[in-house]
Amino acid sequence: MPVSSRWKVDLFPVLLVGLALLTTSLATPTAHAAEATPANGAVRTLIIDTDPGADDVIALLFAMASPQELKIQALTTVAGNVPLAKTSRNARLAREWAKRPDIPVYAGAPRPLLRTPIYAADIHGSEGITGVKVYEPSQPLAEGNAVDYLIRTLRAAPDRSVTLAMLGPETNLALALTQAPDITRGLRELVLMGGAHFNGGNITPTAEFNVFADPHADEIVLKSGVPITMLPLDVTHKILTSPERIAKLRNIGNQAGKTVADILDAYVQHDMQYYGLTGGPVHDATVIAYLLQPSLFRGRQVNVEVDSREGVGFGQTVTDWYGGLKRPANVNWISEGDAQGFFDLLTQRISRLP
Ligand SMILES: [Ca+2]
Repeated sequence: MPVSSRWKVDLFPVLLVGLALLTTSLATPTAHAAEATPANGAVRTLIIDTDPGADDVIALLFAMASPQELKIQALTTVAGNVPLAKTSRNARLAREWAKRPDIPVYAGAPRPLLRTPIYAADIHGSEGITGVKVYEPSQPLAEGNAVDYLIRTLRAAPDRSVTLAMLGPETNLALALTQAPDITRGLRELVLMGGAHFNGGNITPTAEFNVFADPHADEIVLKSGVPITMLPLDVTHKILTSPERIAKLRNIGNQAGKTVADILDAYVQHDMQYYGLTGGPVHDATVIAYLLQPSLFRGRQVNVEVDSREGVGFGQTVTDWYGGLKRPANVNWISEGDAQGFFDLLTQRISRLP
């Protein structure tokens, strides 16, 4: 992949600039609580940053089946659940399955900012999607790097007009923000799957995978001043599959319903066993449900910081639920969700696909 060699050369100077910015212009978070929830029915201009990933693929199909509400400009990919070449291929597969050739896919960062790369093939399989056959899709990647795409697009966008859904490690946006801090102007909101507080972690006792995979990136994003909604494990572990919910998807009778059911049947096994749950979470798809129907969710405006120091708390989101630190709220932290409402909406939207 041509982008890989480019990043190997360019990454270190970018990091130095990023670290310098961290201590200056990005250090003042501001909250925009009133802006965090969209009016129902409004069309959102959306970019989806993703590391597919079994649950990412379901989230992408869910989003691409909802063109009335979500005007998807592009998918941008990042290394995460599996290496970048595979996350990029899997995003292109989701696009092919949804029959949305109009949506470009840009590949981004092949590794985290500073930490050693980690992957999650034990959960998502070595190809990054469980339960279905993967192959090379017919449509290629778009020319150019995802980070350049984000900078170019957000600079050209009207003020506070673009929502970014983030379903993986936040490396791409962190790189864009450090290279071009002015792009916050074009961002309306970040809606991201990541973090854990009441639930505990899924990759360490305290850390959730997306944040743990690049805590330094999360640190930059949390301090960006852009309105942020986070869907952490606290809520995703309350929205669980059941045999009936998966059967409803399968019984739609279309290919997409079968694909989602096949992915879930394989994907939920690990989590059900590991956590002793009755079903499995579909983490990233909750981001899309939130964008489509925020009334399904409940949360609180809180201050969130990430622990990026080496040690047992590495990658933990420190969530000041009770406001004891008296620091400004920077995140709309979602803690509750309507599980049946989520699966009804997912099933309804997947039924619109081929
Ligand atoms: Ca993901």
